[in-house]
Amino acid sequence: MGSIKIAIILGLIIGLSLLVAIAAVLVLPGVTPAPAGPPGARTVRISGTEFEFFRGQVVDPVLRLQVGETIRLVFDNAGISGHAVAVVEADEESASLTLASTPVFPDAISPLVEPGRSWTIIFVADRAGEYQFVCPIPGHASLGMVTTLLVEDENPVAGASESL
Ligand SMILES: [Cu+2]
Repeated sequence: MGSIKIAIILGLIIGLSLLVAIAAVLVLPGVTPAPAGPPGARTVRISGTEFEFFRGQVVDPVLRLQVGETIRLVFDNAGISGHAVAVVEADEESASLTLASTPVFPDAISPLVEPGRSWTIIFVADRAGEYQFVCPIPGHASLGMVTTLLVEDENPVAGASESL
């Protein structure tokens, strides 16, 4: 009988320890799995297929940012082949784009994202202007994976943010 009681007490202790550990993981800051980005970063979610970008149901949406804004752009590859995202100069030739292209803003380019996977790029839109938001994989922008990214230096008119 004594060993059964000990076994029950040990079982309860182990069970409670597990519950405490799980609660700690759920409650403690800094252990959430998704990269949250710096404070104040705005999250924008874009998906891509062969060969379009989508924001929700909007095809090739114009992305409107404010100068100085930190953007946490989550790219979901909803296609059947690898894709990527990058912000490049408006006059950059589609034919010259590669995964090694230089983005307009530091870190505004992703590596190859496999089908069904997501990748988050975080960058500061520190220069006003009109840029291209592209898939830099050779040929993909020419096939349609390109849209416009505007960085505006004043408050957008009411409703303009709907297009982001
Ligand atoms: Cu692509």
